[in-house]
Amino acid sequence: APSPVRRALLSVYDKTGIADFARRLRSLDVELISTGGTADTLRDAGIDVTDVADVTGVPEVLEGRVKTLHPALHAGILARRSREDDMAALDEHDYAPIDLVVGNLYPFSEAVQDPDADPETVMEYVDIGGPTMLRAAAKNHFDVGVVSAPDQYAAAADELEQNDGHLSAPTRRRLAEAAFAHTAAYDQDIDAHLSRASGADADGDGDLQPTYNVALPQAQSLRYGENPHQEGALYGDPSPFYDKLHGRALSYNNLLDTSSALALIDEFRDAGPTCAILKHTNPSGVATADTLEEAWHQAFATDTQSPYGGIVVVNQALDQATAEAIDEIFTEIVIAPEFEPGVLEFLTEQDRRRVVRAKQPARGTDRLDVRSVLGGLLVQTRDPALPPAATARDGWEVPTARAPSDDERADLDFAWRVAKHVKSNAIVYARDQATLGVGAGQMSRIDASELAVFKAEKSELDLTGSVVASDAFFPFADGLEAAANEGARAAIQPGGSIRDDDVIEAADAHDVAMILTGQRHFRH
Ligand code: 93A
Repeated sequence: APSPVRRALLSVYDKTGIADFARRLRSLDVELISTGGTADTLRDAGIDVTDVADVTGVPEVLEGRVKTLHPALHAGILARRSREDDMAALDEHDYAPIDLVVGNLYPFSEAVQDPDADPETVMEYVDIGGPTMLRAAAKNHFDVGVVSAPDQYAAAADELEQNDGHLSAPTRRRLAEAAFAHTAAYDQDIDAHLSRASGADADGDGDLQPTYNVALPQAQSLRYGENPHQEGALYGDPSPFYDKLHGRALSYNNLLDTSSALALIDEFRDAGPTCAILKHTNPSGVATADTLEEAWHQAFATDTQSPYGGIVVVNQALDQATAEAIDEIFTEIVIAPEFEPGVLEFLTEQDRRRVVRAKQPARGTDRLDVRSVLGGLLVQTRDPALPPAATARDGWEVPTARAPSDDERADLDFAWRVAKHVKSNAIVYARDQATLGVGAGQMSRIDASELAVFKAEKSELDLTGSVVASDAFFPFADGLEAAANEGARAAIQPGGSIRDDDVIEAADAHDVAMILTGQRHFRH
């Protein structure tokens, strides 16, 4: 075991509690060494202290920019007590071991809050010597203690007093961890400030460059990842967006599906009663109807097989009739913004089901999408929810001879909102505010179209008078022609193919009305 603490280096910006702590150290006969301001505070309190300059033999240099950065201190902190050569080196230079470091840093993050502070002034708040001494002590925590915040003083002093001037190995280990966490967060603040400062309009075009300093939030381990042989964790806190009210902890896949479900239903925040059923982040059916129960039946009718073990999300208070309809099949998660009286009690009778209350809608680009790739993370702003229908139609262009009727427009808007939440390549058929067939995640657009038709046929739904939405442009006329042959009367797609003219011609030939949105919604 290391020897008791005999010498301590104290250098604190925040002087809170330092005199009391120092007094307790002195009672244990610890010699105290301090930088200018800290030494003044201690002397004012009548405590014996040695100036750093008396240990290093040089005064503070550059107005204090260099005060503790000296081998007389750092060798004393870093020497491995069990190594004869380390201890001999201290002797050779006439340096003495330092067994305890007490520090806290210049308040950089407070300094940057001052709108009047110029960049040079802000940089003066970047503490160099403080983190260096904290990190040195933390590195050598097998022999040295490091106290990096005033709220650690009392426990450290208690332990020293009760333990003949020793800090136990677990305490030193824990204090080292806290010190590294502190200096890491400190450097992250500096980085965030500098990247923000340099990111602002770097190319002079008047647009602020987005800068993303993603501080990883607290991790919560999950039972497993996407599969049981994978480990999983959730970083962050979904509680601003939803609460799980009932059922077992949300799994990795549940968390993913819940996020997808909330993003989809957010497209329908201004719509009438809407229900969506999802599997593996894709909607198997979506409908808006006069009642939620009707919406559920229509969403279910699109695909009566996939919803087993799926996710149901609604855009308004869940009523008993709809809850009973949902209850007829096993649903893994039921999500609603509210529950009518008695509904929650009804839903929670089923143990295997999870019930989630949606809180703040997921609209907005301020949040980021993050995905992992080999060697890093991809980060992008979110594809935000579309504005209410009336506004969404404003930027849209109708290049066909026939313009869509009001009903067709409403269905095109509906299908477009759904298609946005279907894995690419995505094709969605809809009629009367209900999906008829969803073709998801195909490698070719024509396959996605055929799949959507196949799904509709499988559910015995007829595509006559339907509309079709495509998440990205039809590259050839064939996709549009196939849709028209199936009975589609109107289409919505971004446009932008070099063969747009062919596609428009094919639409006109079939009297199909088409909207070009000018914006695509890949979801890869
Ligand atoms: O300017 S520094 O980066 N250079 C140093 O060598 C140094 N050593 C300690 N700042 C340095 N410190 C910091 O001074 C400490 O981290 C602490 O925040 C502060 C204490 O100074 P004083 O005791 O003079 O109030």
